Amino acid sequence: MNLASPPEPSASRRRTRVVVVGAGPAGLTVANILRAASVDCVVLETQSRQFIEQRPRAGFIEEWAVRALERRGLADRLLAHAQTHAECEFRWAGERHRFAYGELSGHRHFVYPQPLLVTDLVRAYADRAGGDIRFGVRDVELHGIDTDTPAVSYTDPDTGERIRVDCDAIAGCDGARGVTRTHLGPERATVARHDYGIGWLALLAQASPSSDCVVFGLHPRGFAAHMARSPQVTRYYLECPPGDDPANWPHERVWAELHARLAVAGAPPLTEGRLIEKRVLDMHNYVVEPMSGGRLYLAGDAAHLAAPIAAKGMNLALHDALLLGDALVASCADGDDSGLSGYSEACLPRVWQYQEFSQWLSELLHGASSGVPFKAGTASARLRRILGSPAAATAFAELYIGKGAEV
Ligand code: RFL
Repeated sequence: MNLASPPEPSASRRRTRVVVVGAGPAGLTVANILRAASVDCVVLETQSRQFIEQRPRAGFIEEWAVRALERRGLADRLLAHAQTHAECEFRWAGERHRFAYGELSGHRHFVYPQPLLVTDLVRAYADRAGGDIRFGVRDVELHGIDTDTPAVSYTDPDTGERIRVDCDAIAGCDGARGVTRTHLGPERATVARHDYGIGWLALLAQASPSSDCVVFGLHPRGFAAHMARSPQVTRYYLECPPGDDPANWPHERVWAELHARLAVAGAPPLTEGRLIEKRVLDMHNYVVEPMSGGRLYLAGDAAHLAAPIAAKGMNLALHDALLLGDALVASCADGDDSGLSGYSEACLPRVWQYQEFSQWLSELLHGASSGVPFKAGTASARLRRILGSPAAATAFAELYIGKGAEV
């Protein structure tokens, strides 16, 4: 099914080379690459600038992605301010196990909250390079993606006017709830989906981190995790039933569970703080394959979702965006369409690596609390293997830090 709507004759029209739908990490990276190559583009975003610069989400960026942003002049503030992590810790059966993945892989994570990265990318594109970005747009629609002159129309939030932007290509970077993905219907693309049947209560606490690394608590009461975000803010996760109501988790219950699930001998106590975000995530993944159709190219969560189990979503979004940005520049500036025609094929191997790793890690993290002795047994075998076998440890380290994704 092609949902592309017919042209809107009454809309006022303009033209650009590329319309980027969505100003998350994926869309803003594509836009910055286009702008740096003087390829004309417009970014359309439904939310306000203030909203996207404050929306809390990811925090761990893999080293290859940081280096790729650095090469494009997009990582100055990140490199000046981000802490780096090269170890994580498993807490299991009352003991702590440090895991030095940085030593094994030669790569680190950069701890840099997503809103800061988004802020940097908006500044680089709009303020420094004078790029065109429209915030607060409504009713975004795509037209003619199978023609040489696709278009995107939207309602201007200030005037209520309908505006149509004709272009050569559309970058669909509008996340998991966007509209662009719906244009790759079942006759063009498959959507492979995996539901974990697990919920995570995602928390942000106004509290300094209680460890110098990511902590995974594997506990019969449920999985729990600790992840630094900044010197003042820490992200915590608590496994909960899918669809649970955050109201079931008052302050006292949250901290009691975190203490219980993350407690091990010799660990520093958790620093408590006010909970500034509390939402339940029903853990699921999906992959749209292929990631393009006609002149529409999906990137980031629009094309694939990875539940935050292995902290992969934003990293994958950047991977797509770097490839798509370069392919669009080659097409628009040099008339070379080979990058665009091979775009989906170039992205999907990495997408599936990260999906597989997220699923593998999920089984390791949730076995102890599954209530199924077989799952608990295989999860503990997995953990013993990565803690005991140098070969297994190196393989885990490389997947955890995304080694090999260099773009
Ligand atoms: P985004 O960031 O969702 O941006 C899409 C943008 O599109 C806008 N939009 C539209 N614009 C125009 N027209 C429409 N019709 C539109 N519909 C939507 C939206 O307002 C938005 O601004 O997608 P993008 O760029 O693909 O980036 C993906 C990442 O945001 C996502 O994968 C990560 O946040 C996932 N994630 C993590 N990833 C990591 O790599 N490391 C982590 O540590 C990590 N932690 C997390 C996470 C996601 C979480 N949540 C909330 C699911 C922690 C959490 C709690």
